[in-house]
Amino acid sequence: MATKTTVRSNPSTPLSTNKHLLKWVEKMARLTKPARIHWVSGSDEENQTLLDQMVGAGTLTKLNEDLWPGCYYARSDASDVARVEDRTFICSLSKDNAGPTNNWEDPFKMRRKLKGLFQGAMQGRTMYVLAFSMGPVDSPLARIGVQLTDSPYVVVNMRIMARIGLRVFQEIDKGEKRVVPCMHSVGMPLTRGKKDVMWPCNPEKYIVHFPETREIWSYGSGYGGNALLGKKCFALRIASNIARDEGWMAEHMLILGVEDPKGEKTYVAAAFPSACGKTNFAMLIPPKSFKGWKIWTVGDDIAWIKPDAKGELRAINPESGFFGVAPGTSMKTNPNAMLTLQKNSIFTNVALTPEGGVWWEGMTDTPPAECTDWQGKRWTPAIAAETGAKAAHPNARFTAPASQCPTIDPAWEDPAGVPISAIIFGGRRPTTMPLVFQAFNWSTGVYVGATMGSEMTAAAAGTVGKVRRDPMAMLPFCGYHMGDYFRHWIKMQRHLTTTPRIFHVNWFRRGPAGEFLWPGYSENMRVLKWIVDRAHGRAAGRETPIGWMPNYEDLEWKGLPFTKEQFEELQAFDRKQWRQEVIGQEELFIDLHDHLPPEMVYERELLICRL
Ligand code: TSX
Ligand code: MN
Repeated sequence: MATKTTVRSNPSTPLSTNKHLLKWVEKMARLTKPARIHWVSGSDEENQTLLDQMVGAGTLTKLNEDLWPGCYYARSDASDVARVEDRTFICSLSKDNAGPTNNWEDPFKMRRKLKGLFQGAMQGRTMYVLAFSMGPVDSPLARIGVQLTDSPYVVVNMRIMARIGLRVFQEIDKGEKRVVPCMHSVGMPLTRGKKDVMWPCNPEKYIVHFPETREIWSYGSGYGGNALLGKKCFALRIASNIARDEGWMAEHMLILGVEDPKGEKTYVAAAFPSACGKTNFAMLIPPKSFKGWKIWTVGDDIAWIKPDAKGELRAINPESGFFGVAPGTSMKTNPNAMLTLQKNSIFTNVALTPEGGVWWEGMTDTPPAECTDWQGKRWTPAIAAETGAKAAHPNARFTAPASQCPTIDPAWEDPAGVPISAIIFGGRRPTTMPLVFQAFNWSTGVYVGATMGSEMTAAAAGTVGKVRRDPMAMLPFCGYHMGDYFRHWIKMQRHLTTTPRIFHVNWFRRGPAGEFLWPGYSENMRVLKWIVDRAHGRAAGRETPIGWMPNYEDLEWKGLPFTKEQFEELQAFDRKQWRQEVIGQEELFIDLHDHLPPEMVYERELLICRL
């Protein structure tokens, strides 16, 4: 029987009895001076009230209910469109612990600075008390945070991206799990009747992590990774510290399951730098010729991986939604993402069509005749041709519930996680890197991950042709010294009875005329099948100086005209290019040298010997 739900008469009534939490909320309210406090229950009614309020205030636009049911549209301030890496700080007690790849500030100095910034920062606004669980609430791998925020936009986005509300407060009240406090303000108090703006934020931004006390303080931004503190700040930067101390791994990885026609399921995790199509790969659709094969999606961004009692790695996706880059996403490049974001989703900085729909570059072959661009200006294909104006910001996003993904894995919320048989690293490499190779063993694989990267394509950076190293895709997300992070990876082997096999892939190798040598997308299934077969020890390969590579016959080619000559060009090992590559790999290691584990030095030496 359906039960009648009632709207709470007073959201300022605390939803927790935890003394520490109540005291902290009180203390932070005294500091930031909000007009009211709202304990977020997470109910549908509450969510709808917040959405309606934001529509009333102009922060959100409701999309056409017939075309985009339950969907909303937001435009950010033009200065608040992406993560701010130069304003991101790791405030460990010792600077040495943050390492040369992170910004560091003395934690005492930073606390003083933050106290000043947050002083009265929430005046005239509501302070939301947002309890969230990263990972299924009943999972031993899940971790809990409470975010205090003056942004209702953050609340409705976090409701999609994480488990929030009453059930998490109940978990907190059990008192068994440590809570990570997350302070967030957009930094625009409404003093003396000041009128609010559509997207409040502050030109001065601080994204601050205290790894020892496991705290996050974020000021000045309302956007994505700066403001949805469960994601990059908690699930990667703080969690990487927790994981290192507790013997598990917090990784910037997608998780997918490969099901073969017999029903055997193999899970892999994969780390790629940005702009490699991670979300597309997580939702891959096998080619038609792969009858009976299926790819299941567990997550598209973050994996928390821990050895189980048997010494096998198990992974959960700590998130419950996708915060994906919209431009380039289409029924051709990623039909599963398009079907996921059809309803109950939030779009930020895309374009708005006259019908009350959304559009972005690459969504359809023909653009709409006219629309409102991400800055609220009229946009037409003619204006775009003339001025180069983009309808959607290149970093425009969709926030969509993972449960709506057609390929969401039946076990995606399994509290025990899914078993990981292979780890895949990759990058955008026009030269040098073959389509696929398998590392010889765990430590060689860690070296492959530690040296991975993408070649720059942005002409503006003036560094086209240079490889930007992004170890394990964690460079902006590791909350401690990168050298110690490599050591932790090496040490993980000791907790394992079976280590997952490690692979490197490159969908982006180019020919002499600059053409892509590999069709990519669905055809990546052929590579994935070899990886799965290798992980089960049943596919052939040959030893090369860089690792095991498939022969032409070792890949399934049914349904794709691809000759042995083409494959050999794609897999070619060029000794000269690889000599250049090892020299490039050394560059990052020089920065990290005083924390670099000896295994990385030995692996490099061995690679040079094999070359
Ligand atoms: O996501 C991509 N993947 C992974 C898919 C599962 N992209 C898009 C990257 C930007 C986010 C790719 N782009 C992939 C790929 O495998 N490969 C390429 C490069 C490419 C682009 C266009 C073609 C081929 C390769 N077109 C034709 O072959 C006609
Ligand atoms: Mn990411």
